[in-house]
Amino acid sequence: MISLYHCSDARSFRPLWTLEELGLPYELKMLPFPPRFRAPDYMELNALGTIPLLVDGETRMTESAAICQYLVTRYGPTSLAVGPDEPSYGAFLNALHFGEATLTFPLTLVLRYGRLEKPERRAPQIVADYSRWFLVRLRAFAAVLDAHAYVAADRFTAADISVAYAMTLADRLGLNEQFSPVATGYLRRMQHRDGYRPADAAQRRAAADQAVDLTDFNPE
Ligand SMILES: N[C@@H](CCC(=O)N[C@@H](CS)C(=O)NCC(=O)O)C(=O)O
Repeated sequence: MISLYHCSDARSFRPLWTLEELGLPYELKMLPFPPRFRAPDYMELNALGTIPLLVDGETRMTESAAICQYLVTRYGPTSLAVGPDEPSYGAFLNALHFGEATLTFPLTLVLRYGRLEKPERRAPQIVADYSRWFLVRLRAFAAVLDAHAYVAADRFTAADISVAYAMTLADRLGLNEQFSPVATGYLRRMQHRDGYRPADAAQRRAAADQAVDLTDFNPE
């Protein structure tokens, strides 16, 4: 059985959403955020202390976009993967990794220096600079959405999960007011997907069952 170590609403939501879209059986192991401080035993499983951690037999993975790619290719065939023989293969991989490497990185600085740090360590300049960084890059990329319903291959794929997760985090950080109407419409459509809602329900259920606080990673 696949095990996914997860903190509510954190990047590990990408693999969780993918597992739900694929209808795969999995075990969800909830951790308080950040596990490095609040669940130190977890360091024995993942020396980085980060989530996600996916364990599938001998396979151990800690990168959310790579895990989505792994799941849709290892457990296919599925329309959530774009194969090397399809014209959109490059666009698919690019969007899948853009969602994490380019879009999520600046948001972690906004979250950390705007919400998670103690008031005396907060840094409004960093928050302003990296909010802008995110929005400029999203705007450039969202041009794809002016002409297409999905970020690659004209169908829902793992790349949408990667990008829509980053947009969901930005939404929670209050940056959604600066999204274009097309980007907002895209995000709401993704959040109404069959897999998104069960993934959200699964994390809430698992947090209650495992008595893990849900509020930590949420900025409010
Ligand atoms: N690039 C990695 C980043 C993983 C990561 O940094 N996860 C964050 C939560 S979203 C984390 O575990 N932070 C806690 C820490 O760094 O101690 C991915 O996409 O999975």
